[in-house]
Amino acid sequence: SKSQLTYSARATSHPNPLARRLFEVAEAKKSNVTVSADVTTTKELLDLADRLGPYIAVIKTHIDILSDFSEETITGLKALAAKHNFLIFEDRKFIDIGNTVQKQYHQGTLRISEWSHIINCSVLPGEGIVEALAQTAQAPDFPYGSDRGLLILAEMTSKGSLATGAYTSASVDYARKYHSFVLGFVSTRALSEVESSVAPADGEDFVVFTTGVNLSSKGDKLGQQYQTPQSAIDRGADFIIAGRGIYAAPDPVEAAKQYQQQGWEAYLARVGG
Ligand code: 6AU
Repeated sequence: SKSQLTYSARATSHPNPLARRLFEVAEAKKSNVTVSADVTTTKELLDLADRLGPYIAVIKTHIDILSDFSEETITGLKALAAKHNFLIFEDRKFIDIGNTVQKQYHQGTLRISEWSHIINCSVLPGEGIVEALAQTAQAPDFPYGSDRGLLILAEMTSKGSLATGAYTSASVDYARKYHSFVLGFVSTRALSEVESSVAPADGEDFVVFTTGVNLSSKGDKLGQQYQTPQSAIDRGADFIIAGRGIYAAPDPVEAAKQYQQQGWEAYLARVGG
């Protein structure tokens, strides 16, 4: 695994342009924080993105929970991503047959391909979902070129998650098979040791996003389970995702700075800085 290397080193050697950009953003901003901005109006979303923008590497959206999604949502998000140098990750969790997910990704009301650099999917439907999303994003007439990538949801943080064992192994298999489009995983740990039937490419470097990160809570009443930034990074997270720990804090800006600092210190300790 490449988790002992600095983001800069990984940016230099990574074959995927979006992964390089992700590492460059992290290094430039000294932040491995993804804020999960799970608010329900465009105003709240754009307001959070603007206030937290300086302290985060990525903003993660659930665009379908907005009550007022419109052109303004897209324009606003894109402008703030440029202003603050962060990437956008729409947490749509595609999970269907290839023909359906292609339309959900690249067409439809939400126009996800147009504004979201990073998307994620479950491999419950099998290899075809990854193949279908890669095919859309790598088509010669796809307008957003190599500026798009996929994370495979290899594990889940909720109590009793069934995303374990053979499911997690298959996640690694398909990531390896479609590594030109798959950036990495949403998982609770690095997966380089997971048994897989596909051999890793030379210099394989999947990016690990770990969610369920919260400094002041162990979980919620609906089965969410939390760990701290430090423990997530010790287990191999490259980017930590925090939602309520940041946006529902009394002062979200202060909270974002705190997660940024703790995430960065844990990263520096891991790479021996
Ligand atoms: O920090 P929270 O608990 O307020 O929010 C966690 C965010 C939510 C979930 O939809 C998402 O992370 N999530 C995911 C993702 C990112 O795919 C996977 C998972 O296993 N658990 C989880 O909470 O927006």
